[in-house]
Amino acid sequence: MKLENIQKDLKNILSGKRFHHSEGVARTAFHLAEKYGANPDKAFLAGWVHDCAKEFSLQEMQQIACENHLSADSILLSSRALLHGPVGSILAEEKYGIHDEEIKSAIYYHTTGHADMSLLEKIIFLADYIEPSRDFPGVEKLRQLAEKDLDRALLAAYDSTIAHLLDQGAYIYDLTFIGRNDLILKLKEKTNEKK
Ligand code: DGI
Ligand code: FE
Ligand code: FE
Repeated sequence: MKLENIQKDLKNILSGKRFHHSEGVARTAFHLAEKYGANPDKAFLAGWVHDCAKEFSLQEMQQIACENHLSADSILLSSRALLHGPVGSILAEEKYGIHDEEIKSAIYYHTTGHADMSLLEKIIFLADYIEPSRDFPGVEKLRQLAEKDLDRALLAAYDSTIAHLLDQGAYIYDLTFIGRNDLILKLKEKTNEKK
């Protein structure tokens, strides 16, 4: 499907605020991709589509997951916050005809990340966090860091999410910890190499 038609569909299925957020993620991801050497067009498309499943009910998400044989544990299957990424990646392919594995994976993992993230996955994860309409304490600092060091900005985003989840007494999904810990180890390796 052409981007123009994907945008039309998103306009119909997302709230105005979520649509605006998606555009912000697309533009921010395009910029980060140019800066860090990923494919800007892929980043732009992934940014637009990343939250396409966000406003479905849990039941609708579960149905799509089930019909498409999504391999998922019971925690993932019982949370809209966690399930909208994987279901969004199914819809990216089935509804919008996006077959690119890198784009699909960036959509799949945009909420939790995982170990060994690809450049495009990192960019979408971070763009989701810092796009212009995001407004939380510390976001400006994160935007500045994202201009200097992608991995350190990603780690700061993880830390802020995990701190927020702890504060809420929320369940923290395995991949969230795994993604963060993996990043810490990689950053340590990088620092040691420089010594
Ligand atoms: O979809 P967005 O609101 O643009 O952003 P998102 O997909 O990054 O996050 C969606 C929600 O998921 C957000 O409220 C934080 C939450 N979240 C992120 N990691 C975890 C999580 N919730 C739980 N329970 N556990 C996690 O590990
Ligand atoms: Fe999301
Ligand atoms: Fe988002």
